[in-house]
Amino acid sequence: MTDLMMILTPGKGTGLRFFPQGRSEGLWSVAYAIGAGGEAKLSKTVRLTVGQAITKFLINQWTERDGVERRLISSAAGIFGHGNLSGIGQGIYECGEGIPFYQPFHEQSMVHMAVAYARRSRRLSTMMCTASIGPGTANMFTGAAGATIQRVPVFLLTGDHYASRRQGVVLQQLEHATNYDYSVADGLRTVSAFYDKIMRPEQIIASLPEAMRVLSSPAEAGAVTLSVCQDTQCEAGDFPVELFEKRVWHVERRPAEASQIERVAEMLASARKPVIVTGGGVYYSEAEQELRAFAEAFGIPVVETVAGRSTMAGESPMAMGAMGIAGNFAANEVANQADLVLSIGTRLTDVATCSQTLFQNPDVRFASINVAGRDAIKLGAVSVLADARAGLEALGAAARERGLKPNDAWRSEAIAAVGQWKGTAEPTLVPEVGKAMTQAQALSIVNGRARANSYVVAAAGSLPGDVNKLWDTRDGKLVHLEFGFSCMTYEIPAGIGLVMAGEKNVYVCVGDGTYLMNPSDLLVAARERLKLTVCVFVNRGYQIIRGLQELTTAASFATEFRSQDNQGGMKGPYLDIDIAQNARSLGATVHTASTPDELQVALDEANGSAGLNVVVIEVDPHAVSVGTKYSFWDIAPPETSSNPDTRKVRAAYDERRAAEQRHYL
Ligand SMILES: Cc1ncc(C[n+]2csc(CCOP(=O)(O)OP(=O)(O)O)c2C)c(N)n1
Ligand SMILES: [Mg+2]
Repeated sequence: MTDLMMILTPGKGTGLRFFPQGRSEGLWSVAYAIGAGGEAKLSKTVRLTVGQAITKFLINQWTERDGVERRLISSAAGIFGHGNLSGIGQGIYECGEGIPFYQPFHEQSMVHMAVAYARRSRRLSTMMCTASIGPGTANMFTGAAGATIQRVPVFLLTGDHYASRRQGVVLQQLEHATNYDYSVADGLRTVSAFYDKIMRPEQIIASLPEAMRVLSSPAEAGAVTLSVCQDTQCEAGDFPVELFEKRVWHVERRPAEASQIERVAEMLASARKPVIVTGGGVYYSEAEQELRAFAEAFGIPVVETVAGRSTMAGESPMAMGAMGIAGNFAANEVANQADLVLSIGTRLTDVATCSQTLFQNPDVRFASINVAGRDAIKLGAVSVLADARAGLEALGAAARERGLKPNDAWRSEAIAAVGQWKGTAEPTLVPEVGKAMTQAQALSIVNGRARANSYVVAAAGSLPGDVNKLWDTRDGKLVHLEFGFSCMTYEIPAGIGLVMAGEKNVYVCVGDGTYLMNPSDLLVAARERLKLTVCVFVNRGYQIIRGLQELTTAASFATEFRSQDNQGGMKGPYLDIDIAQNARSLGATVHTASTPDELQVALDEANGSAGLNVVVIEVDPHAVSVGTKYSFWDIAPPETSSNPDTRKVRAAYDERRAAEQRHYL
């Protein structure tokens, strides 16, 4: 009998046996048995467990953009339990050569770390993260949601219950009433850009390439999750050797379609007050130079979303800084007046659009450049589906062809608005002798002392807003803000992720409430001897939320860190929390500061020291930073209340919403 005849003969008893004992047999193997030239041959196989095979596959995946190759999965992290220790865990141990392994202290933090790493790697490289079945997997949910919301690739490997079910209900199994095959891992379906459940070894041959495609796709990236049944992880299969060969995923720079470029160029040519909104997509595309050149050549002011903050870093007359609910006056003023808004690489959430109240020119029109269709059409934009850099280059060429010239009056108005904003903001940043520092003043000192070529990190509380609004990026100090998910506890692992991605000067800014939620990853930084400075701003509460409560309900409730009074109202004195001692116990060199002088000394010491430094900064609990008239954020106050002040707040909200909120279609 020839090999071919053997292959086409169904396996004895089991028609779909998976390469048993190293031989191809049965229907399934036919695809691998017919060579490219049509000749029949047996594919060479290698016998591995699923855990080993997944790792061996992952370490051979690369991305390539503009001719530069990088590992797609450049490191691994995991917390092991019974659901992943002997399968995936052993696989990483045995087959993970060439990539480092980081041991985190919380599954959620591990994913945050991977997100920051991937963002800094401009989505061309990321980490694999593994967690055990049940609570370990559930803990990854928050990180996964953050990744998918921000369109950032992370690869998650979770444990799952037994595929065979031979051992009965496994520890931590859900036992869903109507979907008995559901596990906790299925919860990740809702927050994953790609999800698959692996119940048989051979499934990974189809699943892994698709997972890599999504992971490396600029338009589709997010959390990519494989939940692998506990028994399947340890099962051996004979996998085709081709599965483990080096594979390079080309990351496209999607070119713009000429006709759409023409339409947008036409819109630009007829606009008197154009504005560019720059988002995270500009950063991922490495389009900063093209953006600046385009804006300066045609005199178009550029306003930055939170994810796009510092894409116009450096001196430029067209850099307006942060727009939106935590934007500055200048950026919001030009956005408010714009008759053409060209948004590039942005999701345009309510944070950017001030809940659709920011663009008030009655004739405003919208255009966009975006790789993702769902973002491209937002605000009814005429959309160019393209990579940010490719789109800007094409639009620049079309605009030059039309002889587009700056509108000098508009250009001057924009420059004047920046001057006006500085004149308002800068005096508020000077500390007053004998008064507690405000957070904004302390932040301004951190900004001044931060090294050139640095990143500041912030994510939740009042700090991301203040960094967004006030961080001076003119001398190239860059910003890494997470305000898509704005997840408390992103900050410290994100700082670690940036250092892992090669950054030397990272300043994490974190509120006391967020620090207390999970400081434990300081241990990772200490153990890995990472150079990282963490500034903890102590204002004794969830003060951003207290402020929002006051604004929307005219009362505050359970948002400060106070002891109980006798009425159970938590209105007693502030709790005495020793954050310095806590940070010291986790391996940090700690500095405390409650005056500008102390803060400067602390930051100089931190800059001069090699390892992990935590600077605990005491600030005025209730001071808020300078605002602008454009900061409407649609948080509805209660429609009825026994408190007359609450009713007044609602009436003012109704009025403003009716006057300013617009549908852009
Ligand atoms: C995980 C998570 N839980 C809850 C929230 C809602 N939230 C946003 S900011 C905040 C308070 C943060 O407190 P802190 O870090 O002290 O910053 P501050 O508001 O005092 O500036 C809360 C509870 C969130 N963003 N993330
Ligand atoms: Mg606080």
